[in-house]
Amino acid sequence: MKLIIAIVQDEDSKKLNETFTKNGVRSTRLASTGGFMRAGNSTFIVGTENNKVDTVIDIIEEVCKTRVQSIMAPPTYDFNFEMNLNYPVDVEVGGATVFVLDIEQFKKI
Ligand code: 2BA
Repeated sequence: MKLIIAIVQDEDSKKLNETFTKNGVRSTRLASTGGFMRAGNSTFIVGTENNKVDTVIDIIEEVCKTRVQSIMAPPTYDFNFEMNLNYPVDVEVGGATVFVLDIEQFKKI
């Protein structure tokens, strides 16, 4: 068995949850926060048989979109030590960050 951890944007999480359910994929959704942007995202945990990993990844790939988001860069100082105020920087986020791990034991007690 494998454990799939998928970090996705909040905008895609409802549809991903529905698509997993429709396709018989069992999942747990956790509210999470990205370390870089410090914005909310969603982390899905999926325990599944080895032969279903590709199907799960295909679903994630189909549902989760790449988006450009603007963040405020920290203030910088130029050569003359004049301060520049915060300015927006575009960052490409997603579709999804996916980890696939081996499961040593799986038990429902
Ligand atoms: P965040 O950490 O908030 O990162 C959001 C986006 O900011 C990233 O999109 C990436 O485009 C950019 N970014 C992140 N760290 C950066 C850095 N040090 N310098 C420049 N740009 C940076 P994604 O790569 O699609 O990541 C989306 C979210 O997935 C991340 O949100 C984080 O929550 C998670 N994630 C990504 N890589 C991870 C990893 N290796 N381990 C754990 N979580 C990860």
